[in-house]
Amino acid sequence: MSKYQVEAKPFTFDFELKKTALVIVDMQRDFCEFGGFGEALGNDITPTKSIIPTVRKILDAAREADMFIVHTREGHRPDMSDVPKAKMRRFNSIGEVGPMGRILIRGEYGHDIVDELKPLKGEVVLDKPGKGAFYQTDLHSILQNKQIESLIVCGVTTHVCVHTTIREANDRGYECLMIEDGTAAFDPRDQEAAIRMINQQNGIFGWTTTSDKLLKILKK
Ligand code: TIU
Repeated sequence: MSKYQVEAKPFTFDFELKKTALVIVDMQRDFCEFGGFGEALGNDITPTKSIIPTVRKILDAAREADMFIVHTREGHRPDMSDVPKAKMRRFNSIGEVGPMGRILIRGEYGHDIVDELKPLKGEVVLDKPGKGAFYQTDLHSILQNKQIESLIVCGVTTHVCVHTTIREANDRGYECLMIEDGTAAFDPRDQEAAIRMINQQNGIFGWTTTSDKLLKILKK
Protein backbone atom coordinates (compact mmCIF):
# COMPACT_ATOMS: atom_id res chain seq x y z
CA MET A 1 0.00 0.00 0.00
CA SER A 2 1.49 3.33 -1.05
CA LYS A 3 0.83 5.84 1.70
CA TYR A 4 1.50 9.53 1.23
CA GLN A 5 1.61 12.58 3.44
CA VAL A 6 1.22 16.06 2.00
CA GLU A 7 1.91 19.25 3.87
CA ALA A 8 -1.47 20.99 3.94
CA LYS A 9 -3.75 23.28 5.89
CA PRO A 10 -4.95 22.90 8.60
CA PHE A 11 -2.59 19.92 9.06
CA THR A 12 -0.91 17.12 7.09
CA PHE A 13 -3.17 15.27 4.65
CA ASP A 14 -2.60 11.48 4.63
CA PHE A 15 -3.83 9.31 1.79
CA GLU A 16 -3.44 5.85 0.34
CA LEU A 17 -2.92 5.93 -3.39
CA LYS A 18 -5.31 3.07 -4.15
CA LYS A 19 -8.05 4.68 -2.05
CA THR A 20 -7.70 8.13 -3.61
CA ALA A 21 -9.26 9.71 -6.68
CA LEU A 22 -8.26 12.84 -8.54
CA VAL A 23 -11.46 14.76 -9.29
CA ILE A 24 -11.13 17.47 -11.94
CA VAL A 25 -14.20 19.66 -11.81
CA ASP A 26 -15.68 21.26 -14.95
CA MET A 27 -12.50 22.18 -16.86
CA GLN A 28 -14.77 22.78 -19.84
CA ARG A 29 -14.39 25.30 -22.64
CA ASP A 30 -17.62 26.84 -21.34
CA PHE A 31 -15.71 28.02 -18.26
CA CYS A 32 -12.16 28.38 -19.61
CA GLU A 33 -12.52 29.76 -23.14
CA PHE A 34 -13.97 32.92 -24.63
CA GLY A 35 -17.63 32.89 -25.62
CA GLY A 36 -18.82 30.25 -23.15
CA PHE A 37 -21.04 30.16 -20.08
CA GLY A 38 -18.45 31.82 -17.83
CA GLU A 39 -18.28 34.84 -20.10
CA ALA A 40 -22.04 34.89 -20.64
CA LEU A 41 -22.32 35.40 -16.88
CA GLY A 42 -20.22 38.56 -17.20
CA ASN A 43 -16.88 37.14 -16.06
CA ASP A 44 -13.33 37.51 -17.29
CA ILE A 45 -12.23 33.91 -17.89
CA THR A 46 -8.48 34.65 -17.59
CA PRO A 47 -8.20 33.09 -14.09
CA THR A 48 -9.92 29.83 -15.09
CA LYS A 49 -7.90 29.52 -18.31
CA SER A 50 -4.65 30.25 -16.48
CA ILE A 51 -4.77 27.14 -14.26
CA ILE A 52 -4.88 24.70 -17.20
CA PRO A 53 -1.08 24.03 -17.15
CA THR A 54 -1.10 23.42 -13.38
CA VAL A 55 -4.05 21.05 -13.59
CA ARG A 56 -2.26 19.28 -16.44
CA LYS A 57 0.81 18.72 -14.26
CA ILE A 58 -1.37 17.21 -11.52
CA LEU A 59 -3.24 15.09 -14.06
CA ASP A 60 0.04 13.82 -15.53
CA ALA A 61 1.36 12.94 -12.06
CA ALA A 62 -1.89 11.18 -11.14
CA ARG A 63 -1.80 9.18 -14.38
CA GLU A 64 1.81 8.27 -13.73
CA ALA A 65 0.90 7.12 -10.20
CA ASP A 66 -2.06 5.13 -11.61
CA MET A 67 -4.54 7.07 -9.48
CA PHE A 68 -8.28 6.77 -10.17
CA ILE A 69 -9.32 9.82 -12.22
CA VAL A 70 -12.73 11.48 -12.56
CA HIS A 71 -13.49 14.43 -14.87
CA THR A 72 -16.80 16.24 -14.37
CA ARG A 73 -18.78 18.44 -16.73
CA GLU A 74 -21.68 20.71 -15.87
CA GLY A 75 -24.33 20.71 -18.56
CA HIS A 76 -27.77 19.79 -19.74
CA ARG A 77 -29.60 17.59 -22.19
CA PRO A 78 -30.13 19.10 -25.66
CA ASP A 79 -33.91 19.27 -25.05
CA MET A 80 -33.15 21.07 -21.76
CA SER A 81 -35.72 18.95 -19.93
CA ASP A 82 -33.29 18.70 -16.99
CA VAL A 83 -32.84 22.46 -16.48
CA PRO A 84 -34.79 23.55 -13.42
CA LYS A 85 -37.01 26.59 -14.01
CA ALA A 86 -35.22 28.35 -11.15
CA LYS A 87 -31.82 27.88 -12.87
CA MET A 88 -33.19 29.03 -16.24
CA ARG A 89 -34.78 32.14 -14.73
CA ARG A 90 -31.37 33.43 -13.65
CA PHE A 91 -29.20 31.96 -16.42
CA ASN A 92 -31.17 32.28 -19.62
CA SER A 93 -28.01 32.03 -21.74
CA ILE A 94 -28.20 28.24 -21.21
CA GLY A 95 -29.09 26.69 -24.58
CA GLU A 96 -28.35 29.84 -26.57
CA VAL A 97 -26.04 29.50 -29.55
CA GLY A 98 -22.60 31.01 -28.89
CA PRO A 99 -19.29 30.80 -30.76
CA MET A 100 -18.66 27.32 -29.24
CA GLY A 101 -22.18 26.00 -29.86
CA ARG A 102 -25.15 25.94 -27.49
CA ILE A 103 -24.10 27.15 -24.06
CA LEU A 104 -23.83 24.48 -21.34
CA ILE A 105 -25.46 21.80 -23.51
CA ARG A 106 -24.07 18.26 -23.65
CA GLY A 107 -22.51 17.29 -26.96
CA GLU A 108 -21.60 20.87 -27.88
CA TYR A 109 -17.99 21.93 -28.43
CA GLY A 110 -18.10 24.45 -25.58
CA HIS A 111 -19.43 21.88 -23.13
CA ASP A 112 -16.45 19.59 -23.56
CA ILE A 113 -13.23 19.53 -21.57
CA VAL A 114 -10.35 21.70 -22.83
CA ASP A 115 -7.90 19.94 -25.18
CA GLU A 116 -4.99 20.07 -22.70
CA LEU A 117 -6.95 18.02 -20.13
CA LYS A 118 -8.75 15.67 -22.50
CA PRO A 119 -9.74 12.50 -20.60
CA LEU A 120 -8.03 9.26 -21.54
CA LYS A 121 -9.82 5.97 -22.10
CA GLY A 122 -10.59 4.40 -18.73
CA GLU A 123 -10.96 7.71 -16.90
CA VAL A 124 -14.46 8.53 -15.68
CA VAL A 125 -16.25 11.42 -17.41
CA LEU A 126 -19.21 12.42 -15.31
CA ASP A 127 -22.00 14.66 -16.62
CA LYS A 128 -23.80 16.57 -13.92
CA PRO A 129 -26.79 18.90 -14.20
CA GLY A 130 -25.97 20.87 -11.05
CA LYS A 131 -23.04 22.43 -9.31
CA GLY A 132 -22.20 19.45 -7.09
CA ALA A 133 -20.75 16.29 -8.67
CA PHE A 134 -22.86 14.01 -6.43
CA TYR A 135 -26.27 15.50 -7.27
CA GLN A 136 -28.17 13.33 -9.79
CA THR A 137 -25.03 11.35 -10.74
CA ASP A 138 -23.58 7.93 -9.93
CA LEU A 139 -20.34 9.36 -8.52
CA HIS A 140 -20.88 8.07 -4.97
CA SER A 141 -21.52 4.50 -6.14
CA ILE A 142 -18.52 4.61 -8.49
CA LEU A 143 -16.25 5.80 -5.65
CA GLN A 144 -17.71 3.25 -3.24
CA ASN A 145 -17.19 0.42 -5.74
CA LYS A 146 -13.57 1.52 -6.15
CA GLN A 147 -13.15 1.74 -2.36
CA ILE A 148 -12.14 5.38 -2.64
CA GLU A 149 -11.88 7.27 0.65
CA SER A 150 -9.96 10.42 -0.29
CA LEU A 151 -10.42 12.96 -3.06
CA ILE A 152 -7.85 15.35 -4.48
CA VAL A 153 -9.85 18.12 -6.10
CA CYS A 154 -8.91 20.59 -8.85
CA GLY A 155 -11.00 22.59 -11.31
CA VAL A 156 -13.39 25.49 -11.63
CA THR A 157 -14.88 27.47 -10.19
CA THR A 158 -13.54 27.21 -6.67
CA HIS A 159 -16.42 28.84 -4.85
CA VAL A 160 -19.16 27.24 -6.96
CA CYS A 161 -18.77 23.72 -8.40
CA VAL A 162 -15.55 22.82 -6.57
CA HIS A 163 -16.98 23.92 -3.24
CA THR A 164 -20.36 22.28 -3.75
CA THR A 165 -18.64 19.03 -4.71
CA ILE A 166 -16.30 19.10 -1.70
CA ARG A 167 -19.17 19.88 0.66
CA GLU A 168 -21.21 17.01 -0.77
CA ALA A 169 -18.18 14.69 -0.53
CA ASN A 170 -17.41 15.70 3.04
CA ASP A 171 -20.94 14.87 4.14
CA ARG A 172 -20.61 11.47 2.47
CA GLY A 173 -17.45 10.68 4.45
CA TYR A 174 -14.69 11.42 1.94
CA GLU A 175 -11.54 13.30 3.00
CA CYS A 176 -10.93 16.07 0.48
CA LEU A 177 -7.75 17.90 -0.43
CA MET A 178 -8.34 20.98 -2.56
CA ILE A 179 -5.41 22.24 -4.64
CA GLU A 180 -5.27 26.01 -4.16
CA ASP A 181 -3.50 26.84 -7.44
CA GLY A 182 -5.21 23.96 -9.27
CA THR A 183 -8.56 25.70 -8.76
CA ALA A 184 -9.76 29.13 -9.85
CA ALA A 185 -12.59 31.56 -9.31
CA PHE A 186 -13.30 34.46 -11.64
CA ASP A 187 -12.68 36.94 -8.81
CA PRO A 188 -9.58 36.62 -6.57
CA ARG A 189 -11.67 37.58 -3.52
CA ASP A 190 -13.84 34.49 -4.08
CA GLN A 191 -10.73 32.33 -4.51
CA GLU A 192 -9.24 33.51 -1.23
CA ALA A 193 -12.49 33.12 0.69
CA ALA A 194 -13.19 29.71 -0.84
CA ILE A 195 -9.80 28.36 0.24
CA ARG A 196 -10.25 29.65 3.77
CA MET A 197 -13.76 28.22 3.98
CA ILE A 198 -12.43 24.71 3.29
CA ASN A 199 -9.52 24.62 5.75
CA GLN A 200 -10.88 26.80 8.58
CA GLN A 201 -12.12 25.37 11.90
CA ASN A 202 -9.68 22.45 11.82
CA GLY A 203 -10.68 21.59 8.25
CA ILE A 204 -14.43 22.08 8.35
CA PHE A 205 -14.79 20.74 4.77
CA GLY A 206 -11.29 19.35 4.24
CA TRP A 207 -7.70 20.34 3.53
CA THR A 208 -5.98 22.69 1.09
CA THR A 209 -2.47 22.66 -0.32
CA THR A 210 -0.51 23.86 -3.34
CA SER A 211 0.40 21.90 -6.45
CA ASP A 212 4.15 21.97 -5.74
CA LYS A 213 3.64 20.23 -2.38
CA LEU A 214 1.43 17.55 -3.93
CA LEU A 215 3.68 17.01 -6.95
CA LYS A 216 6.76 16.74 -4.76
CA ILE A 217 5.35 13.77 -2.87
CA LEU A 218 3.61 12.12 -5.87
CA LYS A 219 6.84 12.07 -7.83
CA LYS A 220 8.86 10.45 -5.03
N1 TIU B 1 -20.62 30.58 -12.30
C1 TIU B 1 -19.65 29.90 -11.71
O1 TIU B 1 -18.78 30.47 -11.05
N2 TIU B 1 -19.59 28.53 -11.86
C2 TIU B 1 -20.52 27.72 -12.42
O2 TIU B 1 -21.58 28.15 -12.87
N3 TIU B 1 -20.19 26.39 -12.53
C3 TIU B 1 -19.02 25.83 -12.06
O3 TIU B 1 -18.42 26.31 -11.12
N4 TIU B 1 -18.54 24.78 -12.72
